[in-house]
Amino acid sequence: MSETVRIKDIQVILTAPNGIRLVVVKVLTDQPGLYGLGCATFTQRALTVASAINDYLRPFAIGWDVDRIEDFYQAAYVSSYWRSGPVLNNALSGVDQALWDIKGKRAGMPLYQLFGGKCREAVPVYTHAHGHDEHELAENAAAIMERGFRYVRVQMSVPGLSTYGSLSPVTAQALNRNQTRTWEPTPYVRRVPAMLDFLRNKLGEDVELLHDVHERIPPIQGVWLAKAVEPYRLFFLEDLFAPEDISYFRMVREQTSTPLAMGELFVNQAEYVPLMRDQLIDFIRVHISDIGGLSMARKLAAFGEFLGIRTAFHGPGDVSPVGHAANMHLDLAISNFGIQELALFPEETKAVFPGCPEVRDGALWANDKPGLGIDVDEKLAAQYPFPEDAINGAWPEIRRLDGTVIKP
Ligand code: GCO
Ligand code: MG
Repeated sequence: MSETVRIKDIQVILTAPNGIRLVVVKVLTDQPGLYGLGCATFTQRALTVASAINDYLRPFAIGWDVDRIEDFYQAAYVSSYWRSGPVLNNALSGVDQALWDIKGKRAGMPLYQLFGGKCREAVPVYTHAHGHDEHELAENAAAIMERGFRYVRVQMSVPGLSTYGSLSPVTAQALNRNQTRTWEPTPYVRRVPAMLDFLRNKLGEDVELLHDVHERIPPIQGVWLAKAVEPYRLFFLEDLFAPEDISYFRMVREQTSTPLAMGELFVNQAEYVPLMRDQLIDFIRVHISDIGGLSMARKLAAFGEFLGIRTAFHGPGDVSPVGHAANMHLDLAISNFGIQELALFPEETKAVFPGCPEVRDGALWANDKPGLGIDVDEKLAAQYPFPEDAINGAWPEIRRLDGTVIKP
């Protein structure tokens, strides 16, 4: 029996390549040279996650047997008594993913092997097309398809309104965050079916199109929209409702077969249960670090398998490449894999994280290094400090024309 290896220290790496605040946890062990990495990225409250780790989880974890991942999860989860939520779950995820990374390294196997081995050679992904009108959007989508992607998320501007996902990430990032952003649901809702009609005529029936409503419209307009887009055969329609309005899913389910994806905003595994138990959604959009890490994500995926529900783990630019690697290892090893979101890695981000999963032919490919198979260049990471901004990455409000604040 190999001797017990214990957690010796936990470090938080805050880095913002490409201007996106990322939180990566490094768990050091008492075996020289053996450490693990985990993603704890909650970009709008990154400093709070760092404190939750440095001030609470680190002292709690030091001395822990690295083999006891589930035991650590259960103990750490209730160590705050009031538990769950994005801050505590991200902190917990950073350590949880790092412990899985360490277990893979100790076993000398890529993590997907410990999860049961490959169910597929690589992980098909969708990435993001945007446009200020249907022509530009169709052009961007066609260019993505040219590069071998079979799944494309399509988001289009509504003139004069701050429309989610319709700008390139760089443009969106550069927008002066202090500008009041305005939104009206009805012009958007009226535009989406026409957008999809145009895209289907331009791009054909084979490409899998996805669309993210981003919780931006009154629920009853979501019911209308889900029915109106049914003829265009979306792969899924995402965040049709806010987490606070999930009771509307039952109403939609009885009226249309448009596939529904939900969950990136869920921060307690219990939020998924009613939607999954009653098969009211088709894809779980788990932001793995918001749900506490790989240990919890594996359970949610397994629960979904019994109910015909597939995975569609969250994979935007504000998941670190360590988090994308964690997504990929679990994606490879589950039978009810649906699709993986991937905001393509900018070159400078890839440089900070050697071993970043390869993107080829519209899929993510794992290397065969043990554990997560990814590392962090801490010197280079330090060259990308968090941007200076008065609200530290929080999102300023979006308002209706009458000034009402809406969900972003
Ligand atoms: C998606 C998400 C993201 C979130 C972002 C929040 O589907 O990828 O909606 O774009 O808005 O991750 O920080
Ligand atoms: Mg989304």
